[in-house]
Parts: sequence; structure tokens; C-alpha cells
Amino acid sequence: MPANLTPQYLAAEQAFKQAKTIEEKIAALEEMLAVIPKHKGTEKLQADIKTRLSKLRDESERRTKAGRVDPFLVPKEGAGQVVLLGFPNVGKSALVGALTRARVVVADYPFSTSLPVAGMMPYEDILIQLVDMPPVTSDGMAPGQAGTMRNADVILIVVDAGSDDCLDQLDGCLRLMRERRVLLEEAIEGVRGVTIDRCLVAANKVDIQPSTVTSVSGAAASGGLKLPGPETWSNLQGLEDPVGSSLQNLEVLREFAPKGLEIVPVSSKTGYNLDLLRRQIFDALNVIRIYSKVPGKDPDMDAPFVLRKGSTVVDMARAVHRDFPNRLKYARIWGSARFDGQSVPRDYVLQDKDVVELHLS
Ligand SMILES: Nc1nc2c(ncn2[C@@H]2O[C@H](COP(=O)(O)OP(=O)(O)OP(=O)(O)O)[C@@H](O)[C@H]2O)c(=O)[nH]1
Ligand SMILES: [Mg+2]
Repeated sequence: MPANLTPQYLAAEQAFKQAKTIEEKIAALEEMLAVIPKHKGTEKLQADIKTRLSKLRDESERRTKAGRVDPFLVPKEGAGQVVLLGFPNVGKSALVGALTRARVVVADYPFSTSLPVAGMMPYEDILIQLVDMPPVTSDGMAPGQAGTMRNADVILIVVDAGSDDCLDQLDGCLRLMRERRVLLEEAIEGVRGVTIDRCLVAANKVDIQPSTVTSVSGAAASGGLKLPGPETWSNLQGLEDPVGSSLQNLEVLREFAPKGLEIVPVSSKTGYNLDLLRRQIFDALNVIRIYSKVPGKDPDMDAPFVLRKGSTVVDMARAVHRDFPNRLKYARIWGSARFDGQSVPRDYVLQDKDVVELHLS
């Protein structure tokens, strides 16, 4: 075979041939694109896959518009979409219920959630979308679920830190994400999916009373609770059993989880660390908030533009109006600039909470 196609590619091609739904076909083509060896010999094939992908995506959109609603296709809203992932009964719905006003079903039996439910989580001056999901098991997940996850901006893996199985739960979730090509080694143009730095773990059911942590560590000062420090740790292990064992499980998780994967101990029951989780979710989204200012007027601090981290003044101009990049001469910045109102060039990299005054020709 001239193109030297790998077994991985051939497997994906086989999956494409066997795919029954449009979503499955799209997923298989995305996988083919992700694993195809990238060299001159496969350029035509790559282009061909991209054409087929875009046709299928159009078709899928047409069907949705025609009223054939796929419940696993959750339209994005707000500053970013966070999709939950976890084994049964770990408290995914309880977490979404604690962080948003979504009407979720929380129950002490497994598989209580059968379809995605979206809600909006306020974070400072923006709203972030959380999507509660049916559980996964080591055998797999509901059809369509991988598609929802590939589309996400962040995946929030939820494990039950009260259970000795929590490391297996985390491993199981990561394995499923790899198998279904939700988790990508690196971001690839035109391929949906998330990289590990877009994943976050909530170790739920660490039922610490927020007030105990505050009084023990005095860590509430800088906004939101901190993780219990070593001194807090020893104090808490002395508390009654469930909390102590969840903290031990947490240490195991921390030790064996892949490097760079943030693990936040939380309790949807007591509210422990929910503020910290909100902030970690915002950080994982990798976005910045930019406020626009018309020359001579006060900035509009009510509705920030949400841009990808690393965005420049030109990106901001494009977000305001598609003609603005052509007309943009320079901008004045309040916030990250050395002094307030400093003039900066078009390629100036913006920081979270900058105020930008665009100067156009
Ligand atoms: N102790 C404790 N129990 C919790 C916590 N969060 C959820 N629970 C309980 O755990 C059980 C399962 O919660 P759910 O939110 O329904 O779990 P789920 O992950 O959505 O479950 P499925 O939809 O079946 O996958 C319920 O009895 C909750 O009350 C927590 O932080 N601490
Ligand atoms: Mg649920």
C-alpha cells in the first residue's frame, strides 16, 4: 500500500464502514483523520476525509434543524461547555445540582440519569455550561455519549472519593476516553476531542464541613477555600471515619493519577471546595475575559468578550465585528499593560480582565 496506512487507521476505516448513524460516521472519520500518517503520500486521502466529514456535519446540522433532535447533541452556551463523566452513583448530578440551577435527578441508586441535562454555572461575571451525563461503566457508555464529550471544552471526571474504588473509576474513565478517542494526545486541526490539560477530576464525597477547614487552616482569606494543607490534613484524619478514609483515597488518587491532571476534593453535600472547583473549571477552559471600551466612554464591564487564552488585540477586534481587523490601527489597554491606557500594537497578547479600546481607521 503506497500510503503506508497503519493498523490503527485501518481499524478506524473499518469502524466507518460499520457505522450506522451519522454521529458514528463522523466519529470514525475524525478518528481516521487523527491517526492517519501525516505525509505527502496521504495528502489526497486526508483531503478526501475532510470533505466527507464536512458533508456529514452539514447533513447532521440539517437534520437537527428539521426537528430530529438528538438528546446527546447539547448546543453550547455561555463561556464554555463542561461535560461530566463518571461511574454510576458518584454524585455527578448532585454536583451539577449544587453548581447550577439545572433540574437534575439525584438518587441513591445507579443509572438515575439517562440523558444529558445542561445547566449554567455562574463564575464571577460569566456563565459556564455544565452538562450532567448518564454514567459510564467499564463496559462502555450510552450511544452518542462519546460524541457529546468530544465536543466539550472541558471534561470534568467525577469519582467517589468515599469509595476504595476511586482510582479504578479514574483509570476506567481515562481508558474509555482514550478508546473512544475523546482524549487526544495533542490537539489536531479539524478533529474534535480534548487533551489532558482540558480534563479535571472532582473527587466527590469528601464531606468536610467548609467551616472546619476555614477554622483549622485559616485559608479562606484569599477567596475560596484552599486544599487542606499538611497541618489541616492531620487534624482531619482524626475526624470520624468517612472523611478520613476519603482523604486517604484522595492521596492514592493524587499519587497514581497522570501528571498534570488536577484533582479537586469536593463535597456536593457540604459544599466543601465548590468555590475552588468553579475556579479550576474556569482555568481549565483556557479562556480570558475582555471588556470593551469606546473612546471617551466608560468600559462596558457587564458583558465581557470571552476569548481563547493567547488571543491578541486583532482577535478581540474580530470578536466585536468581522470588519474590524481590517480597520484596526492600534488599541489602548487597561490592566495588563505597563500603565493604564497604554497604546499597544495589533499583535499584543491580551490577559484575563483587560479593558480594550480599539482604534480604527
Ligand atoms: N456523602 C455524600 N453523598 C453524596 C455526595 N454527592 C452525592 N451524594 C449521594 O450519592 C448518591 C448518588 O448521587 P447522584 O448525583 O445521583 O450520582 P450520579 O453520579 O449522578 O449517579 P448516576 O446518574 O446514576 O450516574 C445520592 O444518594 C447522593 O445523595 C457527596 O458529596 N457526599
Ligand atoms: Mg446522575
